[in-house]
Order: sequence, then C-alpha cells, then structure tokens
Amino acid sequence: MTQFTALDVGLVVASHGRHYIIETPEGERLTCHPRGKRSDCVVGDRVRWQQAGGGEGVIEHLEPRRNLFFRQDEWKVKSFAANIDQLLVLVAAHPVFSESQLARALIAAESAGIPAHIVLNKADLPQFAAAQQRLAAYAAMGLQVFATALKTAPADACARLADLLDAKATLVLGPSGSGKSTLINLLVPGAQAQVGEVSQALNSGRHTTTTTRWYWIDPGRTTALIDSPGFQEFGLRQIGAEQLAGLMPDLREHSRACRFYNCTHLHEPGCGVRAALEQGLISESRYRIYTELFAELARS
Ligand SMILES: Nc1nc2c(ncn2[C@@H]2O[C@H](COP(=O)(O)OP(=O)(O)OP(=O)(O)O)[C@@H](O)[C@H]2O)c(=O)[nH]1
Ligand SMILES: [Mg+2]
Ligand SMILES: [Zn+2]
Repeated sequence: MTQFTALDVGLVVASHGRHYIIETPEGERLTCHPRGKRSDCVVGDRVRWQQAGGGEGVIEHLEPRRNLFFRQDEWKVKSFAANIDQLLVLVAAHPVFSESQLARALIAAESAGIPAHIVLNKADLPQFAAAQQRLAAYAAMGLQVFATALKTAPADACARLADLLDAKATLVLGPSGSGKSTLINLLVPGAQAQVGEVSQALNSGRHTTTTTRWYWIDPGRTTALIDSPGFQEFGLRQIGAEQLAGLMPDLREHSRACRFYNCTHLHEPGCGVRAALEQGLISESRYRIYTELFAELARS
C-alpha cells in the first residue's frame, strides 16, 4: 500500500449514497466523493483521500476493515458500519419490538465477530414488564440487558451506559421509534439528531433518521456512537442454514449433545436442542425463530 501512504487518512463519519463526510485526524470534516462510480465505503471506514478543490476531496483507497456489520436481504446487501467495537440493539417497551428482528441482528453480529448488548428503553411505560419478560431468554444466554428511560430518567441512563460505551465505537441499532436518536442527543453534546414522534413515524411508515452517522461523545474523540436508521427487514442471506444454530448461543450450547454432528435440530433422533426445548432450557420463541430462519436460509 506504499503508493497510498502519501495521501491523507480519513474516517468516514457519514454516508449519503453518492458522497461521504470524512473526518481528518485533526477533527475537520469535509465532503468527499469516491473515485469512479463504485462507492463501497461505509461509516467507520478508514480511507486515503486527497483534495479535489472547492474544499472537497476524492477517496482514493479504502483501508482493510477489521469487521463489517451488514444485513443481506433478498436483493441487496445493506452495510451499516465497519470497524466497530460493539453493537447496541435498542428496543423499546412500546411500540412492541419484533423478537425475530432482534434475533437476526444478534446473529449478524455473532457472525461478524462483533459483541452485542441490548438496551430496553421506555422503562417508564406500562408495557415495560412484558417487554422485559420477552428478553429473559437473551439475558439467560449471557447478553447484557440494560433498562433505560432515556426521556424521563436520562441521568440514570447515562450512568448505566457510561462504562459500557467508554473508549469504544458503538453502533446503535434498533427499530424505528425505539429512541436511538434520543440516546445520541443525550450523550453527544450538540448532536441535534432528529427525534420523531412515534405515532407520526409509524403512520407515515417513514423513519426519522435516514442516514448512518458517526458521533464522538468526548472531545478527545475516543468514545463514539453511530446512529442508524430503523429497519423493518433484516435478511441473513450471508449465513448458511447449517451455520445458524452455531450463531445462536442458547441453541449452540445444547447442540453439543446431539447424536449427529450435522443435526439440523428439526427432526433427528437424539437431538440435544429439542431435548432442551422440552425441558424449557431453550425458549419456545427462540426455537420458533430458529426454524423459521432455517427454512428461509435453506431456500436461498
Ligand atoms: N415514553 C418514553 N418515550 C421515549 C423515551 N425515549 C425516547 N422516547 C420517545 O420515542 C420517540 C422516538 O424516539 P427517536 O429517538 O426519534 O427514535 P429512533 O430510534 O431514533 O427512530 P428512527 O430514527 O425512526 O429509527 C420520541 O418521541 C422520543 O421522545 C423514553 O424513555 N420513554
Ligand atoms: Mg433516529
Ligand atoms: Zn440437534
């Protein structure tokens, strides 16, 4: 890569389809365009760029990635961010979150080697207890589940998340209306991420946040949060059906007891996963999500 070392380095902090916002090591931000038609940079990418006049730049080279968090729907790949330290899946007590979408995001993280945690927001709402119950299986499999009320008890939420976020780059992911931008605004001075009324967002079918964006929490630029648009679909076509149980920690644990090494956990005799299901060691909803996903991935 010696031919690129003369170029400036930059961090991709926002992606707007055809152009990007790059941050220099000095903390200055400028608009950059990709060289050529292909633009495969994502937020979190380290790039080499040079001045192109008019205060804008051209991206010449993409540095190798440590990781990439993405989903693969039927027709397209959607990359969320690269080079992240962890994923924070933010769901809310209301509107009711889809457990299938949560499970999918966690499987994608596991597959990309990215640690994940869950935040259950809107603890002030009456639906909170039921939502917490739906997350019991996730806490049991070793995920950290944080309860917050970002709007009504912001100081408490900050205190609860401070250690987790410190000195890391965290991608905040979750359905529309869960409070991702509320979290960003709370932790990032001057972020001014747009926050939407839930009813409005749901009725219009639109998301308040439409682009992924990198925010620094501290002036020293060591702790970062990445805001992302909510999603309604989360394809996992990058994963083979036979890999799936290995990416679901609760199923993985019990699959060691299966009689057949290539057990699909659907119908084979001597299946450790189904035995655990019958004993209540694996939740019914987790197993149902597994069978649905298995069918979906086996088809593709
Ligand atoms: N009751 C309650 N409402 C909250 C809480 N946190 C956020 N909200 C509200 O939830 C709504 C949605 O918040 P946003 O931060 O815009 O949600 P988002 O996840 O960024 O949504 P998208 O950008 O559409 O993906 C806003 O009206 C917030 O004020 C909370 O702890 N309790
Ligand atoms: Mg938002
Ligand atoms: Zn099995």
